[in-house]
Amino acid sequence: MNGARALISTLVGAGVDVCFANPGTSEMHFVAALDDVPAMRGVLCLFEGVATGAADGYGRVAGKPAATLLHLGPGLGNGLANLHNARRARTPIVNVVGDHATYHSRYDAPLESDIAAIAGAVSGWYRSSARPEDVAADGADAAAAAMGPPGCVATLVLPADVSWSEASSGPVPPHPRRRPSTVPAETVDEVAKALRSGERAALLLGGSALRVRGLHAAGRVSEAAEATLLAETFPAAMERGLGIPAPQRLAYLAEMAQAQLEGVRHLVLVDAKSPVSFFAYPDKASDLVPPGCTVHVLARPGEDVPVALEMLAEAVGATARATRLPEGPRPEAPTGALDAQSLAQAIGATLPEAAVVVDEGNTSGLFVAAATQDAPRHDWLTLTGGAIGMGPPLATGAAVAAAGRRVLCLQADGSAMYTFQALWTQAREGLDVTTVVLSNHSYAILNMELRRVGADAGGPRARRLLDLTDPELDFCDLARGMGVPARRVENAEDLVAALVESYATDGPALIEVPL
Ligand SMILES: Cc1ncc(C[n+]2csc(CCOP(=O)(O)OP(=O)(O)O)c2C)c(N)n1
Ligand SMILES: [Mg+2]
Repeated sequence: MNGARALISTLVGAGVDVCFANPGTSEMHFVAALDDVPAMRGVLCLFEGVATGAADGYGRVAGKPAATLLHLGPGLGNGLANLHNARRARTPIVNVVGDHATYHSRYDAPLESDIAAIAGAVSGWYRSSARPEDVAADGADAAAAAMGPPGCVATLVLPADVSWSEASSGPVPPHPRRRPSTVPAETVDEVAKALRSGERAALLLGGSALRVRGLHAAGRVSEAAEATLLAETFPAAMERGLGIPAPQRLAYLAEMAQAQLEGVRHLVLVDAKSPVSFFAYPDKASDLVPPGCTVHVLARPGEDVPVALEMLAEAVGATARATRLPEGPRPEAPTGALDAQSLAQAIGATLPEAAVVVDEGNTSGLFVAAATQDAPRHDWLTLTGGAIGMGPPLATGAAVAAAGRRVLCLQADGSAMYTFQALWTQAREGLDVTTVVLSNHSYAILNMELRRVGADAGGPRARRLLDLTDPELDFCDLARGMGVPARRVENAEDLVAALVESYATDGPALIEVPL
């Protein structure tokens, strides 16, 4: 058995059985070995940013890693932005980067580059496999490191000769799962004391606190202690909908986030970072913690977050169940003109049970979250690292992980164009993804930021860099060209009908919404 086969068998043994790949010559033995280990599903992606974003979407939904297969430094570099988002989401990924044969590196052939430097920006774990007899153990180590907790991008560099040479040892068994560590009782007591002080308090939930078990416990705490329930601005995967406590997400705009936090004297972080402004602006604060507010950390990434929240609920004398829960009704189907409001209402009126929503709707998608709070239970995945071009890849990976559930990709037009070729993979793999393109023909948010950073209003030469007309993009033609059926809607009734039809039809679909 060669190194590639030993590695793939080891990964499958560790539960890593999907590989989002864009291979090259140095990866040919890995590719060939897929026929020897059919339990590993290879999924071809037509750009590395699609492969890495798909691995992120898969990991966020499945709660276990997919593998990638990337081609040396340039392939890894192409995939970097979505690995950055994955790092911020703490998504488990086994990031396999093929490399030249070990003895070939010193010749400085054209594709030679500093893979470690590129990987360093995003990897929580990194190793270059040096010998074929080690590669299986390296794979098991990578899978375990990726899982954490907390999850991370574990980059395993696979030199071509390690891949093609005989691996004497064969596959190795997976490491036992590491358990999250328990939050000390003293930490819980200290937070409980702050919550009982009578001063205004808020819980800021992130990461695993936004799964249903944590949310129920947090809801109980918030009701017992009269503490505001907030969620981080860009959650990796939040469960929401009917019957699930609904924290208010901290706003993207610093001044709105400051308004949400105003008067809070105790801010309790639960698997979340202390709030900061997304960008710096001249004469505005970077740190959004209000003056006089004490920040408490209940639980950190890698700790048992739901249990910490349950201990806290106990400590503040919470009742057995949260009662302030979304209970409907969901919005009525809208009629008339298409705008950000009717778009949100259409989605709120139709979202199917157990959907996975990938939200890269940016400015035009602003009202959708509120309009879906009373929809049936669903998952909500967001742009954790702010690196746009996440939507179509994330939706692709999420759909591979969530077979049988509908994925709704809310997709702003500018961001769509970074990684739109993910639609080809959706068509080829028959994935149940509905992509709704929000066509405002603009980098709208940058038109707003232009003013907010204090640059002047922008003349025609500046505006030309933020405008997506001349020529206008035709997303329906683009989608059809990749095998995805598409239609442009002209009013809210059309949009509702198109959504309902796509949810009832197997495979991908695209709906273009002019705004
Ligand atoms: C990788 C990356 N490149 C560039 C940017 C800068 N950027 C932020 S928003 C944006 C345009 C977004 O336009 P669109 O997706 O159409 O959303 P809209 O603002 O129109 O709602 C750009 C280019 C970024 N955030 N990430
Ligand atoms: Mg736009």
